[in-house]
Amino acid sequence: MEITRKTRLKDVIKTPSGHDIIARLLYSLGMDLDVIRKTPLGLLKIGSLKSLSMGKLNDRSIDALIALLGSLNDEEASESEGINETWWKEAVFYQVYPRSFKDSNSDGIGDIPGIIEKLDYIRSLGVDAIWCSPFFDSPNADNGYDIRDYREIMPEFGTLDDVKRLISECHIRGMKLIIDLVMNHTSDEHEWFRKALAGDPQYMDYYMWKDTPNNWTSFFAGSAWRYFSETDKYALHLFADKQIDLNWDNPQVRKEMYDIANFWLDLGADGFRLDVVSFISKKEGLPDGDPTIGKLISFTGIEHYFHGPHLDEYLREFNRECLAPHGAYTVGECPGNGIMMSRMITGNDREELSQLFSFDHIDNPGKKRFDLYDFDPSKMIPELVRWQTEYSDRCWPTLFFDNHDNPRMCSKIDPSGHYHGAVNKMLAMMLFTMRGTPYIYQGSEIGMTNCQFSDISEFRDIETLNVFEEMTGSGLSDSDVMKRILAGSRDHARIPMQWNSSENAGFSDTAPWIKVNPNHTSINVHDEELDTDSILNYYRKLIALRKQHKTLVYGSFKKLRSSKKILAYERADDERFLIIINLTPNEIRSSLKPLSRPLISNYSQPSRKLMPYEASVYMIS
Ligand code: ISL
Ligand code: CA
Repeated sequence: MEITRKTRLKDVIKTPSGHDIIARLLYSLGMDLDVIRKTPLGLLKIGSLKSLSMGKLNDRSIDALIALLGSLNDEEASESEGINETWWKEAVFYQVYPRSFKDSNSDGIGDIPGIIEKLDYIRSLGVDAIWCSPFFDSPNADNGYDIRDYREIMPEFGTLDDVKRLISECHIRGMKLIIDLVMNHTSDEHEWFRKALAGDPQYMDYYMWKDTPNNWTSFFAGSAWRYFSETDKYALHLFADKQIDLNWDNPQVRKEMYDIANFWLDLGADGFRLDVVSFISKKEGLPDGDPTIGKLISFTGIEHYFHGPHLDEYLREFNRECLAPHGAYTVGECPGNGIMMSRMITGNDREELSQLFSFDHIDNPGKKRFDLYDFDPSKMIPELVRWQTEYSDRCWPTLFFDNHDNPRMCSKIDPSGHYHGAVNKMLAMMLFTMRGTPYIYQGSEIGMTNCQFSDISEFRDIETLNVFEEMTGSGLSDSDVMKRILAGSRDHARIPMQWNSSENAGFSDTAPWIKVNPNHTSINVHDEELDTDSILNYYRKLIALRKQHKTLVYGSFKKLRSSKKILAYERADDERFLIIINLTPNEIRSSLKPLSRPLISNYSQPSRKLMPYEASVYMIS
C-alpha cells in the first residue's frame, strides 16, 4: 500500500511497519494505539499526527515518516494452526551476568568457575536454561559487550577450558546454555579493526566509514561517529566509541560471524542471545535521521537501522548457516521492533529467530530510563497484554522485568521497599503465569533492589559515566543530574549477587569491582533458603506449579480486566486458572476475587479484599 499525506491513520496501521511505528510514536507521546484503532481519530489522515503530537512532529518529520513507512519491508508470516510445542516454550531461563555473579579466586570479579559453583543453586530454582552475558576476550569498555577475540575468554573470567566445563556441567544437570554473541560491533582492539586502521582495504570494508559524519547519535551519548587519523575517516559506533559497527553488507563479515557462531555451537552451546541483532543492517548510504522521529523512537538515526533493509534476509542466512544445522535456539535483542515487525522476525515459518526481547513495558509510555517519574505498573499492562494476545500462535513472547541493562523493576514500582515481598512476588506471578518464556535475571529471585549509590565515583558503567558528563554540561543542577543517574543507571543491576550477609555478600572474599548493596544483610540467598515464605521459595513454588500444569505454558490467555488498579486473566485448556493482581499499594474490593482458596498467593491470610499488590492464582472448575 502506498502511503501519502492523505492516507488515513487506520489504514496506515494495517501494515506491520505502519502499525509498529505509529504505535511507537504514540507510545513515546504517552498515548496508546487504541486511540487510532478504537476511536474516530483513526479516520484522521497521517498529516494530522502533527496536531496529535501537539507540535512535536513538524511537517518535515511527517514527510520523513511517510518516506520511512514506504521504505521498510512489510512481509507477513503465513497463518499456522496451533502452537508448535518445543522445549524453549516450556523452559524457564536464568540470566547470569558473569562479572557480578560469583568470584571464585578472590580478585573481586565474578568468573566462570564461580558460575559453575552455583549451578546446583540455579538448577534448584527449576531453571532449564542459562543465558550467560559475554565472557569473550575484551578490553571491557562495556563489560565484555566489546569483543576483541570471539574465540578467547576474558582472562579475568577464566579459560576456554572453564567455558567448556561450564557447558558440560550445565548439560550434566539437564540445563542448556546459551551464550551472548555480539555480532553488531567489535572492539576497536579486534584484529580486524587493527588491520583496517593499518590501511588494509579488505578489513576496512569490515566496518562502516564516512568522510563526514551524519547526524546519528550513539546510545551512550554524543555522536555515533569517531574520527581515526590513521584512515582520516570517521567510523560508526552506535554504542561506546570503542564498539565499532560491523558492515554486514560485506559477505565476508557475515561468513566470519557464522564461523564464530558455529565454533561455539560445535563446542556444545545450545544457542545464542544475540546482542542488538536487529541493528545489523543499515540503510544504504547511511542518510541523516529525522531528529524528531529518531528521538521519539529512541535516538537520532534509528529509523535507518532498527529493522534495516536486509535484516530478515541476513537472519535467515544466519539461521541456514548456523542455527538450523545445530537445532540451536536464539533470542534476539530487538529494541524498537513492535509486535507486527517482531512477527516477521520470529514467526515459526519465517526461519529467522526463535524469540526476541522488546522493551516497551520497561519504562512507562512517554518516559525514558533517565527521566524522573514515578513508575506506574498499570501502565505497562496494556503493552504486556498485547504481546499475549496479538503476537499470534506462530510466535512466542519472552517474559521479563529485569536484565543487566535496567534498574530493578521492584525498585521502580516500590522505591521505598515498603511492599518489597509483595511486589516481588506479584512480578513473579506475572512472569510464571503469563504466556511466553520467563527470563529471570540473577538476583530477582531473592528480590534484589536498586543500590543507593552516593557519588558518581561509585558508578562503573560507561553509559552512566557518559550520560553523567552530558547532563553535567547541559545546565541541570548537580542534584538533578544525580537524581537522573540514580533513576536510570544500569549499575543498579550489576552490583554483586547477594549470597549471604557477610561483608562482601558472599560474592567474594575481597572488595568487589563495584559497590555491594548494604541491604545484603537482609536480602540474600542464604537467609531466604531458610525462610519458607521467602521470595526465593516463592519463585520455586511458582516454577513448580508451571511445570506441573502445561496449561500455564500453552493454555490460551484471556484478559478479564485490566484497569489502573487490577489485572485479571485466565489461562485455559482442559484446566482453567484465574490470576488476579492488585497493581496498587491500596486494599481494594473486587467482585472478580473468588471466595475459594488460591493455589498460590503472596498473602497467606484470606481476605475478601485484594490486599496491596496481591497476586493470586486460582484453579477454577
Ligand atoms: O537498555 C535498553 C533497553 O532497556 C536499550 O537501550 C538496549 O537494549 C541497549 O542499549 C542495547 O543493549 C545491548 O547492547 C549494548 C550493551 O551495552 C548492553 O549491555 C546490551 O544488552 C551494546 O553492546
Ligand atoms: Ca574472580
